[in-house]
Amino acid sequence: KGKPDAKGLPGTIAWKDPDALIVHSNQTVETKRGFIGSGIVTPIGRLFIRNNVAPPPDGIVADRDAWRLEIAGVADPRTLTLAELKRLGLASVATVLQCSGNGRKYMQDALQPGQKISGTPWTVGAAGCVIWSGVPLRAVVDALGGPAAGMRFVTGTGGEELPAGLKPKDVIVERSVPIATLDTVLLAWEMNGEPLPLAHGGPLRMIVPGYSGVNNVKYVKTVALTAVETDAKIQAASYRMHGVGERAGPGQPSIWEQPVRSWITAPLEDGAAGRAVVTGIAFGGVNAVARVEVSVDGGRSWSDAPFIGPDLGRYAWRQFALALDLPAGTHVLVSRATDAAGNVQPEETPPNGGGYSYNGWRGPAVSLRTA
Ligand code: MSS
Repeated sequence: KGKPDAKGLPGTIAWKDPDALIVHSNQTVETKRGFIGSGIVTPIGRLFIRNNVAPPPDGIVADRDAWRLEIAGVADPRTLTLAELKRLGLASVATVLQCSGNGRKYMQDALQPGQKISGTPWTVGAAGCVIWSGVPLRAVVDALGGPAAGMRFVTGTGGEELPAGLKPKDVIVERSVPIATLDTVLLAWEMNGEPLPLAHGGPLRMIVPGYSGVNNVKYVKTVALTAVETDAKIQAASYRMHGVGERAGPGQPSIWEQPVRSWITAPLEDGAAGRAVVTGIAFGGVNAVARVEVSVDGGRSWSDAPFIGPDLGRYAWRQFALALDLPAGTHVLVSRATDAAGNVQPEETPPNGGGYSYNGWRGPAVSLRTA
Protein backbone atom coordinates (compact mmCIF):
# COMPACT_ATOMS: atom_id res chain seq x y z
CA LYS A 1 0.00 0.00 0.00
CA GLY A 2 1.25 3.46 -0.85
CA LYS A 3 3.92 1.95 -3.07
CA PRO A 4 3.87 3.36 -6.60
CA ASP A 5 3.16 -0.08 -8.08
CA ALA A 6 0.04 -0.35 -5.94
CA LYS A 7 -1.60 2.28 -8.16
CA GLY A 8 -3.73 1.10 -11.05
CA LEU A 9 -2.79 1.55 -14.67
CA PRO A 10 -4.13 4.69 -16.34
CA GLY A 11 -7.24 3.99 -18.45
CA THR A 12 -5.45 4.60 -21.76
CA ILE A 13 -3.16 1.63 -21.06
CA ALA A 14 -5.49 -0.55 -19.02
CA TRP A 15 -4.72 -3.34 -21.51
CA LYS A 16 -1.08 -3.53 -20.36
CA ASP A 17 0.35 -6.14 -17.98
CA PRO A 18 -0.01 -4.58 -14.51
CA ASP A 19 2.38 -7.07 -12.90
CA ALA A 20 5.20 -5.89 -15.15
CA LEU A 21 4.76 -2.16 -14.54
CA ILE A 22 5.40 0.53 -11.94
CA VAL A 23 2.97 3.45 -12.21
CA HIS A 24 4.72 6.71 -11.31
CA SER A 25 1.83 8.83 -12.65
CA ASN A 26 -0.68 8.59 -15.45
CA GLN A 27 1.96 10.03 -17.79
CA THR A 28 4.88 7.89 -16.58
CA VAL A 29 4.82 4.10 -16.29
CA GLU A 30 8.01 2.08 -15.89
CA THR A 31 8.80 -1.56 -16.71
CA LYS A 32 9.88 -3.53 -13.63
CA ARG A 33 13.51 -4.53 -13.88
CA GLY A 34 12.76 -8.25 -13.63
CA PHE A 35 10.61 -7.98 -16.76
CA ILE A 36 13.33 -6.51 -18.99
CA GLY A 37 15.57 -8.56 -21.20
CA SER A 38 14.41 -12.13 -20.71
CA GLY A 39 13.47 -11.95 -24.38
CA ILE A 40 15.28 -9.52 -26.65
CA VAL A 41 12.19 -7.65 -27.82
CA THR A 42 10.07 -5.92 -25.17
CA PRO A 43 6.44 -7.06 -25.42
CA ILE A 44 4.16 -4.06 -25.99
CA GLY A 45 2.20 -4.92 -22.85
CA ARG A 46 5.32 -4.42 -20.74
CA LEU A 47 6.86 -1.41 -22.49
CA PHE A 48 7.17 1.81 -20.51
CA ILE A 49 5.03 4.89 -21.20
CA ARG A 50 5.98 8.53 -21.11
CA ASN A 51 3.64 11.30 -22.18
CA ASN A 52 4.55 14.97 -21.86
CA VAL A 53 1.00 15.96 -22.75
CA ALA A 54 -2.25 13.99 -22.58
CA PRO A 55 -2.55 11.70 -25.61
CA PRO A 56 -5.08 12.42 -28.36
CA PRO A 57 -8.42 10.56 -28.33
CA ASP A 58 -8.26 6.98 -29.61
CA GLY A 59 -10.54 7.94 -32.50
CA ILE A 60 -7.33 8.72 -34.39
CA VAL A 61 -6.53 5.01 -34.68
CA ALA A 62 -10.04 4.06 -35.83
CA ASP A 63 -9.14 4.57 -39.50
CA ARG A 64 -5.36 4.40 -39.54
CA ASP A 65 -4.89 4.67 -43.28
CA ALA A 66 -6.75 7.98 -43.26
CA TRP A 67 -4.18 9.61 -40.93
CA ARG A 68 -2.62 12.61 -42.64
CA LEU A 69 1.03 13.57 -42.50
CA GLU A 70 2.16 16.97 -43.70
CA ILE A 71 5.65 16.93 -45.22
CA ALA A 72 7.39 20.30 -45.51
CA GLY A 73 10.85 21.58 -46.34
CA VAL A 74 11.00 19.51 -49.52
CA ALA A 75 10.86 20.59 -53.18
CA ASP A 76 7.20 19.55 -53.46
CA PRO A 77 5.59 19.90 -50.00
CA ARG A 78 2.44 17.82 -49.58
CA THR A 79 0.12 16.17 -47.14
CA LEU A 80 -0.03 12.40 -47.60
CA THR A 81 -2.32 9.86 -45.99
CA LEU A 82 -0.89 6.82 -44.28
CA ALA A 83 -2.28 4.74 -47.16
CA GLU A 84 -0.20 6.84 -49.58
CA LEU A 85 2.90 6.61 -47.38
CA LYS A 86 2.62 2.83 -47.43
CA ARG A 87 3.10 2.93 -51.20
CA LEU A 88 6.44 4.75 -50.93
CA GLY A 89 8.58 2.15 -49.17
CA LEU A 90 8.91 -0.30 -46.33
CA ALA A 91 11.70 -0.94 -43.86
CA SER A 92 12.12 -2.38 -40.38
CA VAL A 93 14.51 -1.36 -37.64
CA ALA A 94 15.02 -2.51 -34.07
CA THR A 95 15.83 0.33 -31.67
CA VAL A 96 16.15 0.92 -27.98
CA LEU A 97 13.36 3.32 -27.06
CA GLN A 98 14.57 4.92 -23.86
CA CYS A 99 13.39 7.98 -21.98
CA SER A 100 16.03 10.69 -21.65
CA GLY A 101 15.45 10.52 -17.90
CA ASN A 102 15.93 6.76 -17.54
CA GLY A 103 18.22 6.32 -14.51
CA ARG A 104 17.47 9.78 -13.16
CA LYS A 105 16.97 8.29 -9.71
CA TYR A 106 20.67 7.44 -9.50
CA MET A 107 21.55 11.08 -10.16
CA GLN A 108 18.96 12.30 -7.68
CA ASP A 109 20.33 9.95 -5.02
CA ALA A 110 23.86 11.32 -5.49
CA LEU A 111 23.01 15.00 -5.05
CA GLN A 112 24.55 17.27 -2.43
CA PRO A 113 22.27 18.79 0.23
CA GLY A 114 20.39 21.74 -1.25
CA GLN A 115 20.62 20.43 -4.80
CA LYS A 116 17.56 19.23 -6.65
CA ILE A 117 16.78 17.47 -9.91
CA SER A 118 13.06 17.23 -10.57
CA GLY A 119 11.47 14.63 -12.78
CA THR A 120 10.33 11.02 -12.59
CA PRO A 121 12.78 8.90 -10.55
CA TRP A 122 13.13 6.24 -13.24
CA THR A 123 15.59 3.47 -12.42
CA VAL A 124 16.23 1.27 -15.48
CA GLY A 125 12.72 0.55 -16.72
CA ALA A 126 12.03 3.56 -18.94
CA ALA A 127 13.48 1.59 -21.83
CA GLY A 128 12.64 -1.24 -24.17
CA CYS A 129 13.80 -2.82 -27.41
CA VAL A 130 11.24 -2.55 -30.20
CA ILE A 131 11.09 -3.62 -33.85
CA TRP A 132 9.44 -0.84 -35.86
CA SER A 133 8.14 -1.09 -39.41
CA GLY A 134 7.25 1.78 -41.69
CA VAL A 135 8.58 3.91 -44.51
CA PRO A 136 12.05 5.45 -44.44
CA LEU A 137 11.80 9.25 -44.31
CA ARG A 138 14.39 9.36 -47.11
CA ALA A 139 11.99 7.56 -49.48
CA VAL A 140 9.23 10.06 -48.71
CA VAL A 141 11.51 13.07 -49.15
CA ASP A 142 12.88 11.71 -52.43
CA ALA A 143 9.35 11.12 -53.72
CA LEU A 144 8.64 14.80 -53.04
CA GLY A 145 11.60 16.09 -55.01
CA GLY A 146 14.26 15.96 -52.29
CA PRO A 147 15.13 18.41 -49.50
CA ALA A 148 14.67 22.12 -50.07
CA ALA A 149 17.95 24.07 -50.02
CA GLY A 150 19.60 24.97 -46.73
CA MET A 151 17.72 22.54 -44.46
CA ARG A 152 19.67 21.42 -41.38
CA PHE A 153 17.12 19.65 -39.18
CA VAL A 154 14.34 17.10 -39.30
CA THR A 155 11.47 18.47 -37.24
CA GLY A 156 8.54 16.30 -36.16
CA THR A 157 5.30 17.55 -34.60
CA GLY A 158 3.06 15.48 -32.37
CA GLY A 159 -0.67 15.20 -33.06
CA GLU A 160 -2.01 16.05 -29.60
CA GLU A 161 -5.00 18.33 -29.27
CA LEU A 162 -3.55 21.43 -27.72
CA PRO A 163 -5.22 22.53 -24.49
CA ALA A 164 -7.09 25.81 -24.88
CA GLY A 165 -5.62 28.89 -23.25
CA LEU A 166 -2.02 27.79 -23.54
CA LYS A 167 0.46 28.98 -26.14
CA PRO A 168 0.98 26.13 -28.64
CA LYS A 169 4.77 26.51 -28.51
CA ASP A 170 4.64 25.90 -24.76
CA VAL A 171 2.83 22.60 -24.93
CA ILE A 172 3.35 21.16 -28.38
CA VAL A 173 5.60 18.10 -28.63
CA GLU A 174 7.79 19.23 -31.50
CA ARG A 175 11.38 18.05 -31.78
CA SER A 176 14.21 18.82 -34.17
CA VAL A 177 17.10 16.45 -34.82
CA PRO A 178 20.10 16.96 -37.12
CA ILE A 179 19.43 16.43 -40.83
CA ALA A 180 21.98 13.59 -40.85
CA THR A 181 19.15 11.47 -39.45
CA LEU A 182 17.30 11.85 -42.76
CA ASP A 183 18.91 8.55 -43.74
CA THR A 184 17.85 6.68 -40.59
CA VAL A 185 14.46 8.11 -39.54
CA LEU A 186 11.55 5.73 -40.00
CA LEU A 187 7.90 6.75 -40.13
CA ALA A 188 6.52 3.72 -38.35
CA TRP A 189 2.98 2.34 -38.25
CA GLU A 190 3.82 -1.04 -36.74
CA MET A 191 5.74 -2.19 -33.65
CA ASN A 192 6.74 -5.77 -32.89
CA GLY A 193 4.51 -6.90 -35.74
CA GLU A 194 1.37 -5.19 -34.49
CA PRO A 195 -0.35 -1.99 -35.51
CA LEU A 196 1.11 0.83 -33.42
CA PRO A 197 -1.19 1.37 -30.42
CA LEU A 198 -2.22 4.94 -29.69
CA ALA A 199 -0.27 4.81 -26.42
CA HIS A 200 2.97 4.33 -28.35
CA GLY A 201 2.22 6.85 -31.06
CA GLY A 202 -0.23 5.25 -33.45
CA PRO A 203 -1.25 5.66 -36.20
CA LEU A 204 2.21 6.97 -37.16
CA ARG A 205 5.40 7.68 -35.23
CA MET A 206 8.71 9.29 -36.11
CA ILE A 207 11.45 6.89 -35.01
CA VAL A 208 14.96 8.34 -34.78
CA PRO A 209 17.22 5.30 -34.27
CA GLY A 210 19.77 5.72 -31.50
CA TYR A 211 18.24 8.96 -30.28
CA SER A 212 16.76 9.51 -26.84
CA GLY A 213 13.03 8.85 -26.30
CA VAL A 214 11.73 12.40 -26.56
CA ASN A 215 12.87 12.70 -30.17
CA ASN A 216 10.62 9.81 -31.23
CA VAL A 217 7.51 11.89 -31.81
CA LYS A 218 4.23 10.00 -31.39
CA TYR A 219 1.12 10.47 -33.57
CA VAL A 220 3.32 12.53 -35.83
CA LYS A 221 1.28 14.96 -37.94
CA THR A 222 4.04 17.03 -39.56
CA VAL A 223 7.57 16.17 -40.57
CA ALA A 224 9.44 19.20 -41.84
CA LEU A 225 12.99 19.65 -42.99
CA THR A 226 13.87 22.97 -41.40
CA ALA A 227 16.73 25.45 -41.50
CA VAL A 228 16.63 25.99 -37.73
CA GLU A 229 15.58 24.04 -34.64
CA THR A 230 11.99 24.47 -33.53
CA ASP A 231 11.43 27.09 -30.84
CA ALA A 232 8.88 24.85 -29.09
CA LYS A 233 9.54 24.81 -25.37
CA ILE A 234 10.26 21.06 -25.33
CA GLN A 235 13.21 21.73 -27.65
CA ALA A 236 14.35 25.24 -26.74
CA ALA A 237 14.00 25.22 -22.96
CA SER A 238 13.92 21.56 -22.02
CA TYR A 239 15.81 18.31 -22.77
CA ARG A 240 19.19 20.05 -22.74
CA MET A 241 22.43 19.42 -20.90
CA HIS A 242 22.79 22.03 -18.19
CA GLY A 243 24.09 22.20 -14.66
CA VAL A 244 22.02 21.32 -11.60
CA GLY A 245 20.03 24.40 -10.61
CA GLU A 246 20.61 26.11 -13.97
CA ARG A 247 17.89 26.83 -16.47
CA ALA A 248 17.82 25.08 -19.83
CA GLY A 249 18.42 27.24 -22.88
CA PRO A 250 19.26 27.05 -26.57
CA GLY A 251 23.03 27.32 -26.06
CA GLN A 252 23.27 23.93 -24.38
CA PRO A 253 23.55 20.57 -26.17
CA SER A 254 20.20 18.99 -26.94
CA ILE A 255 19.40 15.49 -25.69
CA TRP A 256 19.82 13.61 -28.94
CA GLU A 257 22.13 10.60 -29.24
CA GLN A 258 21.97 8.10 -26.38
CA PRO A 259 25.20 7.11 -24.65
CA VAL A 260 26.39 3.51 -24.24
CA ARG A 261 24.65 1.76 -21.39
CA SER A 262 23.94 -1.64 -19.80
CA TRP A 263 22.39 -3.12 -16.72
CA ILE A 264 21.85 -6.46 -15.10
CA THR A 265 18.39 -8.02 -15.30
CA ALA A 266 19.00 -11.14 -13.15
CA PRO A 267 19.59 -12.23 -10.46
CA LEU A 268 18.00 -9.36 -8.55
CA GLU A 269 17.23 -11.07 -5.23
CA ASP A 270 18.92 -13.04 -2.49
CA GLY A 271 19.20 -16.73 -3.21
CA ALA A 272 21.11 -19.94 -2.89
CA ALA A 273 24.91 -19.93 -3.12
CA GLY A 274 26.45 -21.76 -6.06
CA ARG A 275 25.98 -21.65 -9.81
CA ALA A 276 24.29 -18.49 -11.10
CA VAL A 277 23.72 -16.92 -14.49
CA VAL A 278 24.13 -13.16 -14.53
CA THR A 279 22.06 -11.74 -17.39
CA GLY A 280 21.46 -8.26 -18.68
CA ILE A 281 21.14 -5.98 -21.67
CA ALA A 282 23.59 -3.58 -23.30
CA PHE A 283 23.32 -1.04 -26.10
CA GLY A 284 25.37 1.69 -27.71
CA GLY A 285 22.82 4.31 -28.80
CA VAL A 286 23.75 5.28 -32.36
CA ASN A 287 26.69 2.86 -32.24
CA ALA A 288 26.53 -0.89 -31.96
CA VAL A 289 27.50 -2.26 -28.57
CA ALA A 290 30.82 -4.08 -28.85
CA ARG A 291 31.59 -5.50 -25.43
CA VAL A 292 30.15 -5.95 -21.97
CA GLU A 293 31.89 -6.89 -18.74
CA VAL A 294 30.38 -8.08 -15.49
CA SER A 295 31.65 -7.65 -11.95
CA VAL A 296 30.27 -9.39 -8.88
CA ASP A 297 32.49 -7.46 -6.46
CA GLY A 298 31.19 -3.97 -7.10
CA GLY A 299 33.65 -3.16 -9.89
CA ARG A 300 36.96 -4.35 -8.40
CA SER A 301 37.37 -7.16 -10.93
CA TRP A 302 35.64 -7.69 -14.26
CA SER A 303 34.96 -10.61 -16.63
CA ASP A 304 33.80 -10.39 -20.23
CA ALA A 305 30.22 -11.55 -20.58
CA PRO A 306 29.20 -13.24 -23.85
CA PHE A 307 26.35 -11.83 -25.86
CA ILE A 308 23.50 -14.27 -26.36
CA GLY A 309 20.52 -14.34 -28.67
CA PRO A 310 20.12 -12.56 -31.98
CA ASP A 311 21.86 -9.37 -33.06
CA LEU A 312 19.03 -7.10 -34.22
CA GLY A 313 21.39 -4.41 -35.49
CA ARG A 314 23.31 -1.45 -34.17
CA TYR A 315 20.37 0.41 -32.60
CA ALA A 316 18.98 -2.59 -30.72
CA TRP A 317 20.14 -3.83 -27.38
CA ARG A 318 21.95 -7.12 -26.95
CA GLN A 319 21.42 -9.60 -24.18
CA PHE A 320 24.33 -11.04 -22.27
CA ALA A 321 24.63 -13.99 -19.92
CA LEU A 322 27.60 -15.06 -17.83
CA ALA A 323 27.53 -18.26 -15.79
CA LEU A 324 29.62 -18.08 -12.63
CA ASP A 325 29.79 -19.23 -9.04
CA LEU A 326 28.45 -17.04 -6.27
CA PRO A 327 29.77 -18.38 -2.97
CA ALA A 328 27.84 -17.72 0.22
CA GLY A 329 28.09 -14.05 1.11
CA THR A 330 27.25 -10.56 -0.12
CA HIS A 331 27.70 -9.64 -3.77
CA VAL A 332 27.47 -6.40 -5.68
CA LEU A 333 26.67 -7.08 -9.34
CA VAL A 334 27.39 -4.47 -12.00
CA SER A 335 27.90 -4.40 -15.77
CA ARG A 336 29.93 -2.10 -18.00
CA ALA A 337 29.47 -1.83 -21.76
CA THR A 338 31.71 -0.48 -24.52
CA ASP A 339 30.34 0.67 -27.88
CA ALA A 340 31.85 0.13 -31.32
CA ALA A 341 33.42 3.61 -31.21
CA GLY A 342 35.28 2.70 -28.01
CA ASN A 343 33.09 4.68 -25.58
CA VAL A 344 32.97 2.93 -22.20
CA GLN A 345 30.32 3.47 -19.53
CA PRO A 346 31.75 5.67 -16.77
CA GLU A 347 31.44 4.63 -13.15
CA GLU A 348 29.15 7.59 -12.53
CA THR A 349 27.49 10.16 -14.80
CA PRO A 350 27.94 13.64 -13.34
CA PRO A 351 24.50 14.99 -12.44
CA ASN A 352 22.88 17.45 -14.84
CA GLY A 353 19.91 19.71 -14.20
CA GLY A 354 17.34 17.65 -16.08
CA GLY A 355 18.60 14.29 -14.86
CA TYR A 356 19.18 13.17 -18.45
CA SER A 357 21.27 10.50 -20.17
CA TYR A 358 22.45 8.66 -17.05
CA ASN A 359 24.82 5.88 -18.09
CA GLY A 360 27.01 5.19 -15.06
CA TRP A 361 27.64 1.53 -14.27
CA ARG A 362 27.50 2.16 -10.53
CA GLY A 363 23.88 3.36 -10.21
CA PRO A 364 22.04 0.19 -11.21
CA ALA A 365 24.24 -2.07 -9.03
CA VAL A 366 22.44 -5.11 -7.62
CA SER A 367 23.33 -6.02 -4.03
CA LEU A 368 22.33 -9.46 -2.89
CA ARG A 369 23.18 -12.19 -0.41
CA THR A 370 23.63 -15.83 -1.15
CA ALA A 371 23.50 -18.51 1.53
N1 MSS B 1 5.51 12.25 -28.62
C1 MSS B 1 4.40 12.96 -28.42
N2 MSS B 1 3.64 13.33 -29.47
N3 MSS B 1 4.01 13.32 -27.17
C2 MSS B 1 4.78 12.99 -26.06
O1 MSS B 1 4.40 13.35 -24.95
N4 MSS B 1 6.83 11.94 -25.24
C3 MSS B 1 8.18 11.60 -25.61
C4 MSS B 1 8.24 10.66 -26.80
N5 MSS B 1 7.39 11.12 -27.88
C5 MSS B 1 5.98 12.27 -26.27
C6 MSS B 1 6.30 11.89 -27.60
C7 MSS B 1 9.00 11.02 -24.51
S1 MSS B 1 9.75 12.10 -23.41
C8 MSS B 1 9.32 9.69 -24.48
S2 MSS B 1 10.45 9.08 -23.37
C9 MSS B 1 8.77 8.73 -25.49
O2 MSS B 1 7.84 9.36 -26.36
C10 MSS B 1 8.06 7.60 -24.74
O3 MSS B 1 7.53 6.71 -25.66
P1 MSS B 1 6.49 5.57 -25.19
O4 MSS B 1 6.04 4.93 -26.42
O5 MSS B 1 7.28 4.58 -24.33
O6 MSS B 1 5.44 6.20 -24.33
MO1 MSS B 1 11.39 10.88 -22.35
O7 MSS B 1 12.84 11.36 -23.23
